[in-house]
Amino acid sequence: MCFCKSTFNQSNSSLVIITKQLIICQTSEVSYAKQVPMNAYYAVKPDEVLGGGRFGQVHKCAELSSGLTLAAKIIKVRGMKERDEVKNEIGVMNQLNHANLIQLYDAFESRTNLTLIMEYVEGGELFERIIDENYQLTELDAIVFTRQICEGVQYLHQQYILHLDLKPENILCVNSTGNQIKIIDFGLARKYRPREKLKVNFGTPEFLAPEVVNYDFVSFPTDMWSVGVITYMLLSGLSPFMGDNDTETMNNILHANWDFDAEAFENVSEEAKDFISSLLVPAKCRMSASGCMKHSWLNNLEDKAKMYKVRLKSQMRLQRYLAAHRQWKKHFYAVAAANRLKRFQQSRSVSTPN
Ligand code: PIT
Repeated sequence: MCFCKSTFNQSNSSLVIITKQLIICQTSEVSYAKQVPMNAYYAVKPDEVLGGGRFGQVHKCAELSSGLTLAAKIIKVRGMKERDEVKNEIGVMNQLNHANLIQLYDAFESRTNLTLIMEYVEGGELFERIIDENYQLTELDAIVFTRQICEGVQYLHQQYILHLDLKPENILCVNSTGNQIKIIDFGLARKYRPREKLKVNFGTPEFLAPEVVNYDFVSFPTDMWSVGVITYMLLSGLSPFMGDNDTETMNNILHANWDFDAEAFENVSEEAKDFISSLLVPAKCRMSASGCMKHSWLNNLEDKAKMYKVRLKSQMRLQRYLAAHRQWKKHFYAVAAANRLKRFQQSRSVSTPN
């Protein structure tokens, strides 16, 4: 099977397909990355870290032949299971070509690592951008961002792909001046299979749909719940299900224990509240991505440009939320690293005879 290798016009970030060549072969289940040394083609900048997570780190890099700036996600893989998981991510990303989804450019495989070379965007995380004092966040901006998230998710769902990890840190801005966004991280994404369950046992439960918390079937509505939570946060700066601890948060999710905080939603339109109310409901009656695109809140933007000029108060609350979240993330990855070290030491003590 042939896939397109794409390049990007960096000045306006538009995607230009220039050559068609075999870069990644995909059977129905697995994808194969190039088994040649990556550094023959790309120079990874070790000091320029763009992001990180459960997998490792994303670095800025450059294609040697063209000088094009790209992002390299380097994943250490131990064992076939982990390798297949990353190959699943490659397979999923290879099917995607949409302005609101980060694009895969190339992929490499070695004995220890898998590397995904992706499109580079320079704007950073959406929530980091909108807490900047110089950014005047209005409801119209929230509409523009939410519309693009829904467009990306609608495209994914049309390809029968579930993202399953939509959260604010997985929404990036293309640059620091415009309002274009892209969804990243397809590490948990998969082809929809009816009656498949998903066990999620890492990260924060704040964005999990009730069917995930309940270890029930996941499907297209699972992503739409996360869209509801992100929209709620954009407009209010509050995380709708956040409890004092994870158990409390998960209980709030399971019991639909949320409301529109009167003060935080003071200047927010009824249409916006109706949009969120159509998403934070049980899966069978949750609005789809296509339903979102038709919802009145995401339409008639010319009229809304005249009405929604008030600066949202969510900005200040989001500042506090992100400060707390950064602390949490630091702690989470420190504990995860300590656990990995412990497992490594234990495996050595088992396999090394005294
Ligand atoms: C960029 C710029 C940037 C971060 C990224 C890409 C990261 C993307 C990414 C993609 C994934 C993932 C984690 C991070 O699992 O600041 O162009 O698929």
